[in-house]
Amino acid sequence: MGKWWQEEVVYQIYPRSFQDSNGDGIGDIPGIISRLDEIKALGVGIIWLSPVYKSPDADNGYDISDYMDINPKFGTMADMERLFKEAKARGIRIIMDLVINHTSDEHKWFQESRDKDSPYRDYYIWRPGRMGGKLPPNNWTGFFMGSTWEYDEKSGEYYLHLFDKKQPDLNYHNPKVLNEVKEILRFWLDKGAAGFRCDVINVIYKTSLKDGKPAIAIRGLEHYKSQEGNHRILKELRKDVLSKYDCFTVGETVMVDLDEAKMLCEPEREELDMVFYFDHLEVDRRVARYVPKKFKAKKLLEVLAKWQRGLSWNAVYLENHDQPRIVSHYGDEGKYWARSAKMLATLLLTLKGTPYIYQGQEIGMTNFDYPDMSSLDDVESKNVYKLMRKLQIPAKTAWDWIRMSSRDNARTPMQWSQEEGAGFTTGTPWLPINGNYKEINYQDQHEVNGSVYRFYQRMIAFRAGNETLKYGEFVPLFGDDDTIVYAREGGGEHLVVALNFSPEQKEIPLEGEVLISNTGRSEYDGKLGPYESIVMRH
Ligand code: ISL
Ligand code: CA
Repeated sequence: MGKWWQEEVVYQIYPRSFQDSNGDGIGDIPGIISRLDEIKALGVGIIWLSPVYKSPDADNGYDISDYMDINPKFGTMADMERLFKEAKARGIRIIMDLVINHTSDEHKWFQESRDKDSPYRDYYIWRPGRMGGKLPPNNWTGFFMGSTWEYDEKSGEYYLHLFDKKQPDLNYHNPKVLNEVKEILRFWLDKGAAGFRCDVINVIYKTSLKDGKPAIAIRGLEHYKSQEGNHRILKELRKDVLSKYDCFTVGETVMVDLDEAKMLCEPEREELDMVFYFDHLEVDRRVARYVPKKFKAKKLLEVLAKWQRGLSWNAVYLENHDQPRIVSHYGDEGKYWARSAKMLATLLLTLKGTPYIYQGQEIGMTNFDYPDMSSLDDVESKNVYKLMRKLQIPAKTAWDWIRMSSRDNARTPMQWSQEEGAGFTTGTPWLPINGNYKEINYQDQHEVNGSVYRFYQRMIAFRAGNETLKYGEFVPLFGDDDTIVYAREGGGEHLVVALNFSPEQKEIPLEGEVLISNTGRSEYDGKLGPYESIVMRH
């Protein structure tokens, strides 16, 4: 037995797309409460709630204007308290999204900070421009493309923003900022939060503001990614606040490598408990994930082996609100849709670490089916598209790449049923529902034995009852272009997992007793069918 956050599976909710309760087309907290029984039935023990705080929604809540209040679109603080209570009654813990690299420009700290004489001036990073103010203070470019600096008329200086210009970065050289953050943590922990998913937590401390070295995208990283000051802050938050509660943290750590991750989340470091890394979702991508390259299963195995063996514990995930749907990415949207979704469920739930399931993944939701840019909402997709066109990438190619990688792929409303509005809303959804909701929805799958949903449920229960799957060592055994085989070993048990990422049958000699397969077979004959997965005991 490990800690509770190692035993449990986490379910990520993106509130605006989960369940609308009042017909305004936007998911909300009462909607989440009404679905807690369904979440419980899947077998998860923890919910990660994407931001529900007050926000002008320039980046769907990742731009917070009040950390201690709720976005009225989602409900009230009383609703939030009820959610904690109702979840607890079902044995479900909730972790909150902690977005502290930046606030919204509409946060009162920032509004004050625009005044040069305000005590809040140093809450943010202000600098005069170069060339008499005509050029930004340095050459950095941000995560959402373009300069990381925005000129502010009011004070005649520029402020730093690694993301959108409506997301000014906080200044962690100012100890007051960290004190505010500690108050925010205490506020939510006292309300009942069981921890935090910490947004872009490895870039919060800017060591210097010198020019960045040449880079295709995101220039300046070397001055702020995984800095010593960053580690100091994490240790302090842990020591002064987090260690006083029964909670855990998972860091979202952008462009992180294994050595950095070790520094951020190995237990003796006393910083984070686990991190989200990205390499395993980018084996068929280049240039910040918007340009495709050929998928090779063997490469995926290499990446997995490196991360599975390199850390004593970590987060395991295939989807979130920033990534395309995994069945559209490493699986098949056509003939083998259900089977490939189950194969990917097998992958997720047979790795070592705390598994995270993103809403809709458990029913095999696919990427959006929009015909063009006009249906998109995501600020990143819009900026990237603009940049691609500026770089003379043909419109058709630019659209294909956006369609493949857009964050909106994951953000279309949850497909609950065949009803109009997919059981998500009775109104007009804030983002169009995927046209396949009549074929892919919770209600149908919930009732059908052998559905993707039922398979997730089964795999979760299987993991829960198997110590080797939870804590055993990961041992890579075999990989080629289309298939991978690995073992999980521990406590005298030896499990073998074989996965086929292709629509062709593959010959792979393996021996043992079949425990779970996505095709329902109970004997293995040396041939792994299209998108087939099996878990065997050797
Ligand atoms: O997904 C990404 C990289 O592969 C980026 O789009 C993403 O911006 C990056 O991972 C950081 O994401 C987090 O912080 C952003 C917010 O827009 C994302 O939704 C959040 O998950 C800024 O707060
Ligand atoms: Ca609503």
